[in-house]
Amino acid sequence: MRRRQSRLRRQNSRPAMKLLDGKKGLIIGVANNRSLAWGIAASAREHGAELAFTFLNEALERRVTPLAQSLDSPIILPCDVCSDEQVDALFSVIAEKWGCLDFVVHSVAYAHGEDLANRFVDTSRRGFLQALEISAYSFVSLAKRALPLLKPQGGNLLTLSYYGAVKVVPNYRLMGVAKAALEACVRELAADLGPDGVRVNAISAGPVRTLAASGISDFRQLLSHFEARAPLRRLISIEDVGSAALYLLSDLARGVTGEVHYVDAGFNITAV
Ligand code: 0WE
Repeated sequence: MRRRQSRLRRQNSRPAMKLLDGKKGLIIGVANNRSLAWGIAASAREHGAELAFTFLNEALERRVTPLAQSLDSPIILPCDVCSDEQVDALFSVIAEKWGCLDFVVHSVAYAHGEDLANRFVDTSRRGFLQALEISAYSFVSLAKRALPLLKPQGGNLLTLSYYGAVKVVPNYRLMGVAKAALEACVRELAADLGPDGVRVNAISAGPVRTLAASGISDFRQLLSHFEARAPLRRLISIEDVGSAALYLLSDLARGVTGEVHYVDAGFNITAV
């Protein structure tokens, strides 16, 4: 009895248990150290996960490689999510090197600049299809390839969304439609892959100054409006998103799937 008490005391005085110890995760969508995917990767690594990273092109390879190396990542591979060949190649390398996978983080979106700047009614067919392919279908495509590696031990998929999926946010336009599709894909995948023991969730993050947000008209105004109206009266950091992701990626969230989890200082619950 005394021995048990002292063991408990010893455990309690240690730093918190590592939530992702021994888990392997794939991170798609790091552009730089301000990316939401980077915030998630850093917190996953801090909690013991081994990570693999992808990059879209040579310019991004130069930015992702040092970041991945700083988290001791053994796998850094090219992946254009629009290319079945590249996605197949990515998962065959992961299968070869790791043999299994515990989680995938999808933090990828794109709409043609014109389709965010012009009237929504003027959205082109090509622009519409491209935005939905990159921002929503890519999650389904990754889920399909990841499934054989996730299923044996049960794993999970996480994507990033935004409130523009649900309400009209000025200038978000076509991306709102793409995020609405993405959130519906989260629910469909959760229902489809649940019987395989695979969970699928999204984090809907408040606006953050990232590469994806750079050059967006009135972004400063959007941030100051958000900060003034959000119940917590502050902006969201990539560390805030990383912390919430840690829970969803870990076994703490073993009963959670199909969820769109807001990390937005409460902004979405407010009206006016
Ligand atoms: O999902 C996003 C951004 C996604 C995005 C951004 C761009 C900018 C450059 C997708 N495609 C492009 N294409 C480009 O050519 N966010 C949640 C960040 C964001 O973007 C906004 C926002 C917020 C917030 C656009 C308008 C209004 C608010």
